Amino acid sequence: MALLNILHFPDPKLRTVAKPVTVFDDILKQLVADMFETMYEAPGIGLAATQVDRHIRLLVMDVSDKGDNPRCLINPEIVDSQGEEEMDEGCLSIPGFYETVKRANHIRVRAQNTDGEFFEFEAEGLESVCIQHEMDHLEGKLFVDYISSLKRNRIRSKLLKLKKQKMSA
Ligand code: K1U
Ligand code: ZN
Repeated sequence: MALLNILHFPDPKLRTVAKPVTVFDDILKQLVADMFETMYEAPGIGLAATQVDRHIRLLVMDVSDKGDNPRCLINPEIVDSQGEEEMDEGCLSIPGFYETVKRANHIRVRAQNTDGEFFEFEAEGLESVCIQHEMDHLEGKLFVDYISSLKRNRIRSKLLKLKKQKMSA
């Protein structure tokens, strides 16, 4: 297994729209294993392939308290959504910043597993929010797109400054 490099905002690669997964082979399974390792090590509760510069429709997540409920969604689709809720969100691609985002609180999701088999399930609360956050990544969208451009530009400047400091250290 291997730890993968996580792209940071405002890297333009985070704006790439991911392509559907069509081949369910050992290379895909290895990427899924590496993404889980990267997510748990970060630590985070979710990770989209876009964030590790792989532009395919794949996400991993684990919103359990103990980190013992790994879930991998390939070619995920939200087939039904209900209600609204506001929750503070973080992002491994926007480290150190948290913002409140309004999303559907109850969703029904259809996805494929690493063998290409379809499955459906319902999610609510943090799980629902996390799935929507990760699916946004697959569309090249970030939680900062839901806040004012003033706040977004402040976050951009701070992260670029931190990157410069790290490079000259
Ligand atoms: O997509 C990502 O960048 C991962 C992100 C997912 C997420 C968090 C909160 C709301 C919606 C989506 C994170 O995992 S940020 C880190 C985080 O939330 C966390 C880290 C350690 C323990 C518990 C949570
Ligand atoms: Zn994120």
